[in-house]
Amino acid sequence: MTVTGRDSGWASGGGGSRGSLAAPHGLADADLLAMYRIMALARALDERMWVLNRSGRAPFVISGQGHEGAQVGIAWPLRRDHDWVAPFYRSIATCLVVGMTPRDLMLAQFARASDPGSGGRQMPGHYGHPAHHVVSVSSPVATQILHATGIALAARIRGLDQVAMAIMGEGSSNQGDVHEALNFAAIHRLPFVFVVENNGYAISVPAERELSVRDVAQRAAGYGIPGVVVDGTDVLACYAASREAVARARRGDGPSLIEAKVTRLTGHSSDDQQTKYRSASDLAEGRTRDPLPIFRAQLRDAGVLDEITELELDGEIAVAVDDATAFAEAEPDPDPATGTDHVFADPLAGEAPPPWHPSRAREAG
Ligand SMILES: Cc1ncc(C[n+]2csc(CCOP(=O)(O)OP(=O)(O)O)c2C)c(N)n1
Ligand SMILES: [Mg+2]
Repeated sequence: MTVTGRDSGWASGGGGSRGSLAAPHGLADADLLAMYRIMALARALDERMWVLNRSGRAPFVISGQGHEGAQVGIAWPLRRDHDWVAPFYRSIATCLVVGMTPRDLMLAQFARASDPGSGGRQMPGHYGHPAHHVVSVSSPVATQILHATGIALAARIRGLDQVAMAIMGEGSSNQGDVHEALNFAAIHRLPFVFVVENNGYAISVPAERELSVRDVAQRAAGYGIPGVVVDGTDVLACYAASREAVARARRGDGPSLIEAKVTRLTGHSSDDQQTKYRSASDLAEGRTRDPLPIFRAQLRDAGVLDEITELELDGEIAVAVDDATAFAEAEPDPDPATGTDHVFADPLAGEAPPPWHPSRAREAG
């Protein structure tokens, strides 16, 4: 079974709309359930990746746990397979919203030949999917903002009404690339949305030692663009901020910056132990800001999610995670003979490839 993104047909459950939660945002109860479902699916996939890592079956995991509410709310207004996303390594829920499947994510995790983003060449957690307009993650942080700005410029030149969104952490937002991209996007009023998922840490460095301002969003003023801070545990506030920014970009009014304050529930990666540099009270406070139980409680209180629906959902997600794991683990690795594919440009048509070209090496056997 393959569970896809937001239009998976998951529209059952709940006691009917009471209008208190969804309606002010122009959403239906089915949308709220679909949003919750992707958050829960992202969490379950992420937890499975850690199990695979700790049991020696996956080399490296970098987690989106704690970021899911912001990711789902912010990606929701994007038009699937039309707009573009340049995500970062924590963007599991974002990728699911725009159409990637659990199988796609696990294929990347296992670096299999059929990984849709890179054919198994990328580092784990560096998702991508050309058909869903997900740009493959670049390991040097913040470079994706330049890719997304370029995509926004291309959309403008081609006369397409596409929006490009770049997403990164607050530590990465200090890179010079961000200044160049925001200045350029603002001058040319590009259809671009810059999202910062601020989890308070860049690996072990706390935000107060990375940033000279309290909020990254304050910096938007320096580019003459709107900058908003949203509570990343409030899915619908994230959705509302993004809907406005995406609409503004699409109608030609230029870029915006959204900063979502989130919590990082895991270490930086599977190679990090955060108890070494975070106090017990800091970690405990972080756990109170887990967006998943917060959104679940909101949906229960509003009568959108009941016990039966939740059980069905949990069962469906467990099946999807098992399916994705088994499927991806059984897929073949890339053929070593293709190791240098996409590294060197193919020789120009009609010209003999230079002696060092990998195609010549292969001919020689
Ligand atoms: C240009 C560059 N410098 C350093 C690194 C190493 N590095 C990888 S992730 C990371 C921390 C990024 O922190 P933040 O942007 O806050 O994102 P978070 O991991 O907290 O979500 C660093 C320093 C890198 N990948 N690229
Ligand atoms: Mg961070």
